[in-house]
Amino acid sequence: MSISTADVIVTSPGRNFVTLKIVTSDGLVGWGDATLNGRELSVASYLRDHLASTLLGRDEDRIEDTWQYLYRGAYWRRGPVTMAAIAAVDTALWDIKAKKAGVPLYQLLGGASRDKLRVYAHASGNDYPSLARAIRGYVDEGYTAVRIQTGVPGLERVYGVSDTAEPGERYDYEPAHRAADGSAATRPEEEDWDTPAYLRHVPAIFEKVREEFGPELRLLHDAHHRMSPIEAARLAKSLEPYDLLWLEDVTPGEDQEAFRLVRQHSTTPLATGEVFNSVHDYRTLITERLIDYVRSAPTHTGGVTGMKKLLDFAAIYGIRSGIHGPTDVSPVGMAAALHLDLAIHNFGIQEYMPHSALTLEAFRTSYTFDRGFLHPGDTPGLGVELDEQVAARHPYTAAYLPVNRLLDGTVHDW
Ligand code: KDG
Ligand code: MG
Repeated sequence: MSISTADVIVTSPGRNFVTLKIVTSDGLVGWGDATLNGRELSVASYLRDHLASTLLGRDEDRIEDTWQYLYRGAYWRRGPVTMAAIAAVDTALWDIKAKKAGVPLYQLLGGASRDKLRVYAHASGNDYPSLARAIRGYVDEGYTAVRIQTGVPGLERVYGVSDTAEPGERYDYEPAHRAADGSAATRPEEEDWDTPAYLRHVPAIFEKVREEFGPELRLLHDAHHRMSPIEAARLAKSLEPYDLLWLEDVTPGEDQEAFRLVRQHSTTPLATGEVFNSVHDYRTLITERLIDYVRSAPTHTGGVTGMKKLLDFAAIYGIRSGIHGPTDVSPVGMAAALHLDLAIHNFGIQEYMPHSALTLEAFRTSYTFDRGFLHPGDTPGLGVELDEQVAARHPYTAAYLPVNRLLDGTVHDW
């Protein structure tokens, strides 16, 4: 048996997704997610124009061999476009293998190491009352872990903070923007940023949250790479009294040595890696135990195979998973994460931003949510299928992540 077709489906049921569909000679279908937020068409082209023809006729069971063939065969190593494309192929092949075996994917990864997966929700608000309302909503839904993002006085809009702050049937923050009328964007929106104001404001917000919600609720915060190393150290130190589960992306992760400075100053647990795409991006961070959680997702890190290599490497150093789960990872990518989460020993927590009703009309999922915990389900394979008729009704519409500028106009990290 072999791979007969490999088709790329770009669709926008609520937001843009790039999905790979592999069909074998005996009619089995496997799905893979290759969504790279704001750069979707580059991965679609990599898959269509460079990989698809090399897959035809290959033995679909040779997953590791295919992964190495695509990774080493490219000559150009790593990078978000290459690794998202490899991820889609790899995930689709795992989906097929598990369907062939008649088992949910986690059974092929060693079986379940736990019964359910703790997730964290996204609460945000421009001011404390709206943030507190959002947190209360999630606590009432049974969540035991909540990410806290706050507006900053003097800044009109802060990345990661919803304008409505009402937890609802869908996510309360969508990072990529289209034009105001929903048509294609032609350039990113620009947002302003003020580090001193942020550093003054955030600890005060956490103090109020602890006062109102008590010591048990697990709290997280995403700093979105916006601090210099010494500013990052100051933030981590000032948040220590509020006992965070993690402080994420406190400084840009490509400067791995910068985390030494943060570590020297604070015991606040650190998470990073959502923009990484390979285990090599983490070498110093992991071997020197400079972080506590790895944030990569199968979608951006070479699929189930690439992610398993990373998670096993992290496990040797006592570092846990905190797999990236924003709405720009499709339900196919989310399912891949959940099967890994259930199987590995070093699971930490899973990010969960529920997809919109429209997205879930296109992607039929069998993972389940119950009072703050997810389970991948027991459908053979990944347990997610794309309805191509629904997908066809929602064409790609360009959307961009915003650009951050300091108050003097300098382009800044985010
Ligand atoms: O595409 C960018 C988003 O996925 C990212 O901003 C979300 O930081 C994020 C998170 O932690 O989910
Ligand atoms: Mg993040």
